[in-house]
Amino acid sequence: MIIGQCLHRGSKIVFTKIDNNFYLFNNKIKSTIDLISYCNKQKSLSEIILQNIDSGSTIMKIQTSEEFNNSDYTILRPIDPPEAWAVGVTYRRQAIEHDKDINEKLGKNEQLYNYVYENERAEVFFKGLSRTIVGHDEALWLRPDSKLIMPEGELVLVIGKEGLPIAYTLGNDLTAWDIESECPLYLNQAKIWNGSGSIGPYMIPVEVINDPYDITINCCVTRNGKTVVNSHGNTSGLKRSLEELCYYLNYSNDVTLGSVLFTGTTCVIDHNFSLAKGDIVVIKSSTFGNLRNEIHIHNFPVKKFSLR
Ligand code: DO4
Ligand code: MG
Repeated sequence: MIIGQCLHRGSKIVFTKIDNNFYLFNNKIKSTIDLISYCNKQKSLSEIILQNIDSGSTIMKIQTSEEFNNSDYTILRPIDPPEAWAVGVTYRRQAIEHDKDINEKLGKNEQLYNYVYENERAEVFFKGLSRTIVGHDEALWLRPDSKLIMPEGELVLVIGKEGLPIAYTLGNDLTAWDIESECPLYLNQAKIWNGSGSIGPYMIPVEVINDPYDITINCCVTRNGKTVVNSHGNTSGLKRSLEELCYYLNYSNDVTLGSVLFTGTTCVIDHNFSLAKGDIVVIKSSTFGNLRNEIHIHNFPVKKFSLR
């Protein structure tokens, strides 16, 4: 069972695919946030969906997979996240590569990322608002004041009423590594700008996934038709449980229903690699499909203010 949102003749429609059948929700359910607002501890997302299909009144079965793919339905983000959050350094390799790169390039001798990896408190950071996160086949944007922006392929949690994951999707957490590595206080600028992350293509209810700690994720970048990055990892390498990540996310912080949480990059890549305009990034998983984005670059005016 997958759930998503699509655009059809100018209207946003929520859909679900079960086996090879697509069902479109009628306009009582305007977004996937409407849908997940019916879920609670007693009723899972898949139960809500099946209930809607059984009732027959709120849903129409309209076409097969082939018809859907060949028609004028454009896939949108699986959810319009009111808030986007992320957890960092949840995989050992990320801690090792970050520290190594900082120490080599900046001549330091620090273990900042290893500290966060080993420490009891997880590193939760803000990844922005709805405008920060795009969907499948939409443009991802580079900020022009960074010369080294890396893709990060991650498992993403869609957060339900109780602050726990209600569904999973894939995500790409773009990171301006030269800005982040210069000084940790620049983290917000290294992570948050318009179009600095993507999610999709669909979401899958948590109860439908057998084992979230066994998902292989691949991050592939092609430039002028040639593969320039091909990295993969498995969520079995997650240092912390998903509940633990949600615990730190929700600590004294009532995250809005439908927000998303990036769980850390499973696909660590070469720290000398930077995305460039025109690159195609695909975050892949056999469970979740392909999240594909083309890279664009913001045109931002250089310092127009006077210096003091
Ligand atoms: O502080 C670093 C953030 C790292 C991150 O985004 C990740 O591990 O995925
Ligand atoms: Mg990340």
